[in-house]
Amino acid sequence: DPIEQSKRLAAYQAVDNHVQPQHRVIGIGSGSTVPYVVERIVQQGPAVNKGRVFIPTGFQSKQLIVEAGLGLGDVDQYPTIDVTLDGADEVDHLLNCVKGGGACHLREKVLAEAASTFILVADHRKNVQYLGTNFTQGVPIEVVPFAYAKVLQNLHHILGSPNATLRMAIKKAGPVVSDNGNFIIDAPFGREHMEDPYVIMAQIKMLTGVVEVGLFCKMAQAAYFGNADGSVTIRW
Ligand code: DER
Repeated sequence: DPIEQSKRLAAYQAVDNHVQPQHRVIGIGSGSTVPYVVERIVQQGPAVNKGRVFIPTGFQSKQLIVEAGLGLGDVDQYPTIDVTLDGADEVDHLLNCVKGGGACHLREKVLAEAASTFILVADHRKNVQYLGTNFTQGVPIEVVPFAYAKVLQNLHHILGSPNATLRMAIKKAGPVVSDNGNFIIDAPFGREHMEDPYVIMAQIKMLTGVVEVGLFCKMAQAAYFGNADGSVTIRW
């Protein structure tokens, strides 16, 4: 599958460039690209992985670490992380990104901030000029269930996202519930809001009941995109 191959290419090069033997506390993101990050780290061998601690960004990420036989740690034990590697739903030309397609962006943002180096890995579909180009379902917003209707109302009538919706589960009745027990709202915004995503991110964050917003503004030091032709585009 060319998309899977491009994910693997990006992940392998990112690990080769940014996960060095002296890096001992490593944050692992969520989604379908980070398994290739873990795969490449395992290939660095048991000697270099012995004593390393891997911090997950949710249940899927934790399963990935445990199943790979790597050391598991918590961010409260290791509040300072050497490097965090994570996927993204879209990355613009200034390395702003949309995250939360997998409903994991709260813990992902904690680990992104806690890391000295934060690296994005993705296939070429995520490499865009402006956010909202390919990933059209909207900005993921984690909200406490008690407040979701009010947050939706504010998004519809005040912040300019009339099509914002509560994310419903597919193989479970009712809404998607995050690892933190919260709901997710997907809020599409027009291009005018995505010129500088920081502004809309701050406005959304201020809505009462919002826990975290899936806009990571200029947090990453580099982004690796696997291309269909087997090349890797690196942006920083
Ligand atoms: O939810 C997230 O932020 C994940 O990182 C996710 O969006 C990345 O998805 P993918 O690696 O499966 O494309």
